[in-house]
Amino acid sequence: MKRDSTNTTAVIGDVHACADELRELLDVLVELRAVTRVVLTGDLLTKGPDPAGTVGVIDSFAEAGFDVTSVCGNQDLRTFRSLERLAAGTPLDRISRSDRGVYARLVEGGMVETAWRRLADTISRVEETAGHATVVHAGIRPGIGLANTDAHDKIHLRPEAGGSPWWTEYAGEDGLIVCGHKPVDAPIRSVRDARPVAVNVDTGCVAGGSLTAYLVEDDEFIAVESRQVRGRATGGRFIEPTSIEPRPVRSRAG
Ligand SMILES: [Mn+2]
Repeated sequence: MKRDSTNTTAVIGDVHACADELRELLDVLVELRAVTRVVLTGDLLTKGPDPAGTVGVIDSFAEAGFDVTSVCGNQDLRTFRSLERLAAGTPLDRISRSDRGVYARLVEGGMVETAWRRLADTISRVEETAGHATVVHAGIRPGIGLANTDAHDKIHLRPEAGGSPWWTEYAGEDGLIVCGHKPVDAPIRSVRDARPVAVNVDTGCVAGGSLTAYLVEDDEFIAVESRQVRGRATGGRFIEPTSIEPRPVRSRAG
């Protein structure tokens, strides 16, 4: 099928240092859909096996002419601050165990400077446009909308105890919003009046799920299997999201 040349934007869920899966997914996106613009949902370098490789993959795709950026995840913010503190002379044992591990692997891979630049760019982007969608790491507060949700919430938001995720209450007033941050078994696609209004594309790659891309213009999902669990086959495949209809419970103030 001939594809419109504008159908080229993908949003990829939380990478968490799964460099091999990111490389494979980017290759698949280029091959299957000629993607040229990629927005990552953030949380790039923590938890997973290969933070140095991850910044390397992102930079090599950027250098090859792809428009690759990431919005700021809560863990990107923390890791960047740790790198800043280390550069300012803070001893390693004063840094969180998680960021010590990231730092050690970056040093080993000779990627500290590259990671610093990538994270500096990432933390400057609380939200990012991807085609007709807006990408944030964690979500928005549906009751007050995108513009009034503060940056801290866009980066850190979690449901209150016993509460529902933000997308169950969002009716699409601010257009299509795509997030990561909360791992789900299958991507969430929330539909209102027959059009998608919210997507969560974080399918928990680092925990053995998959790394998923949402093709914004095509409204499709492509995933590669995690290599964090042995025995999984690799290779990109189209997958079906969990489709829901939001039930807004709060009306907008003013
Ligand atoms: Mn997160």
